[in-house]
Amino acid sequence: MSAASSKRDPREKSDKLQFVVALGRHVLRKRRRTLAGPRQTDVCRTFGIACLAVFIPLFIGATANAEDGYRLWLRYDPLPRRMIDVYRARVTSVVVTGGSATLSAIRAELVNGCTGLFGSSIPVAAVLRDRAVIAGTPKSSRLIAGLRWERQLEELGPEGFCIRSTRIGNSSVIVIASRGEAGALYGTFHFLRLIQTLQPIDTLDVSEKPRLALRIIDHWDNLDGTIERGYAGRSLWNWSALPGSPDPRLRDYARAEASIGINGCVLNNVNADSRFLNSEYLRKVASIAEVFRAYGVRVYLSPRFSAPMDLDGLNTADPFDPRVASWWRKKADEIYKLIPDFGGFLVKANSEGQPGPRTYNRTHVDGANMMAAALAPHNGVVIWRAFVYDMKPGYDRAGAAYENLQPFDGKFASNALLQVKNGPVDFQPREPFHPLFGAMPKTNLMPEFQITQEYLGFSNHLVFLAQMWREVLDSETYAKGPGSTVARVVDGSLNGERLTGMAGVANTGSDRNWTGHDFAQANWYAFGRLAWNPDLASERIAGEWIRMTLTNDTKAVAAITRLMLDSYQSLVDYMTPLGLHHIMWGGHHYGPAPWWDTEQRADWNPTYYHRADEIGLGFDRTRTGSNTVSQYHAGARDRLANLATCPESLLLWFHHVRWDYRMHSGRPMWDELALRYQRGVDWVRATRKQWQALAGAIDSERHQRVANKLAVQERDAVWWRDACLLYFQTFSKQPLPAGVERPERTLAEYKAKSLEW
Ligand code: GCV
Repeated sequence: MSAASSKRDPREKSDKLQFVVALGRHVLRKRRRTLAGPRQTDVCRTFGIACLAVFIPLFIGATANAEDGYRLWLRYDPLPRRMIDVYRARVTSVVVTGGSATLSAIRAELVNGCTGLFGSSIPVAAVLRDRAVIAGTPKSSRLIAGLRWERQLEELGPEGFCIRSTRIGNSSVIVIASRGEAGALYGTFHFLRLIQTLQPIDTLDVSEKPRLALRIIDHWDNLDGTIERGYAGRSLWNWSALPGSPDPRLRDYARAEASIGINGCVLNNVNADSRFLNSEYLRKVASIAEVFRAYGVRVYLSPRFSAPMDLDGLNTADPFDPRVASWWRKKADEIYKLIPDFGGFLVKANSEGQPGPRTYNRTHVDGANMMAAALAPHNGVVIWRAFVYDMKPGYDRAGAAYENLQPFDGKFASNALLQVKNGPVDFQPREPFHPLFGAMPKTNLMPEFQITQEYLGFSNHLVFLAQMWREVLDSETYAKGPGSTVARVVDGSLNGERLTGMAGVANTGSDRNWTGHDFAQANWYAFGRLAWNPDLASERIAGEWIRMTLTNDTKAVAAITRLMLDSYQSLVDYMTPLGLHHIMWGGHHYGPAPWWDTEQRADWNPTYYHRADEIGLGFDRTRTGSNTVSQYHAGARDRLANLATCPESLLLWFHHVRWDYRMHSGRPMWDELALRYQRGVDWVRATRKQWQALAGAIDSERHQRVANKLAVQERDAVWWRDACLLYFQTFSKQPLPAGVERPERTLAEYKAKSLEW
């Protein structure tokens, strides 16, 4: 990506630079010969500078540690020869007029992208040429204005775009147009994706617009540079260097986000530090916003609810106290003066020790609406998290968010959204969809997915999360009968929601490859694609990512797609099969500890969730138990509450099931459980072999890195299987069925020390 942040040998760099400068001079000389007069000289100079701007990063990039994963899915390496000829026949130059930061980014992306993919230079042209790619808006481009596409562009909105093959005069051209510059940028990335994935571009007629308005990445980054639940290094925001000299990597980050349609970024942890709102930090935040702006990414912050007390010595943060409301209004004014396009606030209140309105006997709505009122004059939004659960003895944590928030349906301000985790507990490998999705038709609901793998093997395990998110988005809430899927709630089509969005907890950090595991990049990519279109199939997303990131070899693409699609169920198999949940080691959540019962809060202990005893296993959430299954609409509820119709994938989530209960396979539950654990281990082993077989199709650096991670994944899967089965066996008192390997260690050994990452 950016030259400035590539690792390289400085001598090599200066050789290359000299070459590039010479090339630039040569190009200038040549152009001057063909264009005459003072005006053309300017064009020549601009053209020469543009060439240098485009080629320097390319050439220097070539000397970088090429396969370190830094370039993500935006690699732009040359395509197979036969395809280059096909594309070059359609694209010979790039015409992007206008000098804004976004238009410059579009121009650079198109030229870099095409030049890289075609293996030879694609020039910037100042005037219309045959087989040009023209990008921009009717305002920025005379050529686009002349097409008279205003009506269609109006319908697509400022972030939507169309890409069409058309004729202007005698020239055949491809036009990437939008009403807004951000839309033209998204269109540019879409166009390049078509080429990267070898799609035909001869008769293009694409119209796209994002289905969701807010497509946001939540960073749980702390002021000291650490990241809560981050497994890919430290925070990308280097606060001590700001506002003076933002790291060039920030631009690369924003570019990557824009390439998948992300338009917002919450910079700090929801377990918030008030100092993020002081004037010193707001200036630092403004300097990040400045970099992100070119790529259409707005910044948001997580305020601490007690900030008026922490920063300015107020004696209360009660939302009904006029001094408090006025403090937030002034704070919003201060922020927007520095950052006119600031997105808004993301708030974790009265949850896991965070202060909130309930500290003052006010409600969540009281708190949210006070902040919403402060942000409204600036078109900002407040995103209120539904992740709240009280410390009440004897209750079911899975029902807590619903109990706390559902009664407030219809009461939130119009610029407030309620951000609801995908499931009712906490980003477990598998959860049923959150019941709030079916229960708040008059509230702007926004799902929160966790891209970082807190409970899913950190950045050590290969798991493609699009499968998990698809499962949630496709779930039937039955809120308005069949067809009332979570996706339709989320995109606003079911309830006529005005403000829509989707949030993903970031898995990025300072690691050279951004995400720790090279395949974890696919989850970042998938999140963006689903936020753009929550109906996209996981297979399509996987295919795109593989082709752009790893290889275009058809056989390898098919093999890796299969592997990615199977990875999610397999991880569930070796960690939490049949609906088990929250049985991870306390605190760090890596590795198994179903025996864990030492946390002072019952609902932080695995024993609270699995409820193993001599009779059976699982949490009874039906009428004979906590009855939180009643939070779902009848269509879902009746199916889940009935042991015979509950999907086996969620059996132990909703039922306490006898060890000898006959499963669909005809086997007793204990045998089925053990065989699922084994199946998960078998998958990892088979995947390691398959990956070895792909050695020639992928560069050796990334291949080796993934192979190393898969070895860790196998070790962990075996550990999970053995630790869990040995522990549950103390209740089932049954032998392991045939086909399940004997454990490698004793239960005491597994209990003594957590799995290391
Ligand atoms: C940011 C879980 C995680 C916490 C996280 C919390 C949340 O409890 O373990 O690290 O805190 O979710 O989503 O607020």
